[in-house]
Amino acid sequence: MVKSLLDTLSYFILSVFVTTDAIAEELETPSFPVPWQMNLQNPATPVAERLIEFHNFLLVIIIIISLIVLGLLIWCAIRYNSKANPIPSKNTHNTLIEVLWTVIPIIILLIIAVPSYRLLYFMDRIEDPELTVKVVGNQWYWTYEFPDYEIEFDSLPIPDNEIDITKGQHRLFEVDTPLILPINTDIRILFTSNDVLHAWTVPAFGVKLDTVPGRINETWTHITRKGKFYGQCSELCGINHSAMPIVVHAVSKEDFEKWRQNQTALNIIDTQGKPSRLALISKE
Ligand SMILES: [Cu+2]
Repeated sequence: MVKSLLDTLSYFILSVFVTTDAIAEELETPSFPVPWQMNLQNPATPVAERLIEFHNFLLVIIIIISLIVLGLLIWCAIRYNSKANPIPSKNTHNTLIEVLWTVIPIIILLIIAVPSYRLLYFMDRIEDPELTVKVVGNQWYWTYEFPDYEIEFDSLPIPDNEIDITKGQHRLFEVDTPLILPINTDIRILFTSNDVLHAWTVPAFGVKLDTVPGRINETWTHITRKGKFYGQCSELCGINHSAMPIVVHAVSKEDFEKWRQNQTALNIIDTQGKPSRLALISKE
């Protein structure tokens, strides 16, 4: 008993120190969940910033409603229990209260709906994108295309036995060929699928959209800082659903240009040591 208590305590103390370290480390690339994380990932796009603001706003409303309901419950339990109130009222209607409990929720819903729809339309699409990326879901990996530059490559997960934790790699989260995107650029993202529904999700970008076979979905992003951003497929898509991670390297516009013009020089090879489809296609 005492031992298990001590174990729990030491684990807790240890985790506090480890967490502090982990957070300090992750601040460089804060797009990864860390132990004991309380809040959403640090936003890296205007959409993610607004989503977090909206989330915080909703949290305030939810807390106020929950406290009022809790207060009413406690008040009823104390004031109207059979001892405190032996002869209950026989009232079945109260017009004022009925109007209030209809009108107040409508007002609350309107207060939520207005910023919600504004955000939905903000997230929807962008005029005059500077770059287009097409994301194609496959069972069970992603294909990325840059239609403007005729670049296309697969992004396959790195198997567990090849993950090197000492290099900061995360199990089930690394891919052989990450998606490279420039920062400070209006990027249109198109989504489709070759087989079943998948969902391309990168929390730090505030992007989560289904890839649907035979149909194109669209959104946009504008990454505001460099970094390595992680995501996962978020639509149950089959047996290896958990093994289709997303890695995006956000680089400067210049680095993106260099990468685009000279992919083979960057030594993009897949986990088997063969040139990836990107490297093969890049030299036309
Ligand atoms: Cu999937």
